[in-house]
Amino acid sequence: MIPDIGLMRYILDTTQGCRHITLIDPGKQSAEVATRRAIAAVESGSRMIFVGGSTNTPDKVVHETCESIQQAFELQTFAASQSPDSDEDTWKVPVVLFPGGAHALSPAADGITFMMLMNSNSRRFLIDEQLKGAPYLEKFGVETIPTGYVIFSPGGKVGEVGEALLLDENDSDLAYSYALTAKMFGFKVLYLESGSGSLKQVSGDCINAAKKVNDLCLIVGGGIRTKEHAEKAAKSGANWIVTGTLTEDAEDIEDLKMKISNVVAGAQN
Ligand code: 1GP
Repeated sequence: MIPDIGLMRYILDTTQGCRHITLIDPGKQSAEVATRRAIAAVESGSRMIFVGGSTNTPDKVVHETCESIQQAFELQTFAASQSPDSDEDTWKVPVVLFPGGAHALSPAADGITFMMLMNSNSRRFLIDEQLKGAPYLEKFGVETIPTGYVIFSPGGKVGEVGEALLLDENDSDLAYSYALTAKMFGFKVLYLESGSGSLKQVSGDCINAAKKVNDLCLIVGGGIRTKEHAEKAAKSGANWIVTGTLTEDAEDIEDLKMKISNVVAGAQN
């Protein structure tokens, strides 16, 4: 659900410290499981849900997941509005597409990270997928969040599929240049990624270098598992941290809640 201040203002708001995003991959779980996990994530302090990840999930599956999560959040908002002890704003958490390409879209999403994979060697991820997706997004009125996407080593599947010229942990000058370029293109958000399931996170030095560029919201993800990882990213300048594998690897909902609460605590430290 879109928060009262609007999606873009909500994302760019810096008064809340470093916030947490739960990434749900609809290609890896049913809409029902995804929804249960999204509810538990919000109860544990997550403040945005990304839907996406896999490269070959069809629209239909993505749409079912977005719709199901949105309906659940609406019900929770209503329930909270009826209870004096609950705050309905807790449930006004946006569901945003984080697409692998123009195939994974849904009108039920509140917005989309409309991305340029800036360090891709492939025209497809620089502009072609965007050309395919833009008319659809226009037609269904999905709000676009102009986002630069830069992949760091080891990069994982997205680095491979996206044909990324990976940055390494010492490439802070290059990270700064990418951030500056992103801002000059008019992107509001820069997503620094080391790959889903990666054993290495984006380095503090590179986050810090990108942070030198004012008025650019930094999302950092890939391999964040612990409170310490989250704290390091936040202290280096991340405005948002993303975790995906953490949720998928959780044994059950209680374990998931504990893991997310931990990274949320690290981010907010
Ligand atoms: C992937 O950055 C995200 O795009 C999340 O990575 O799955 O390693 O948490 P993890």
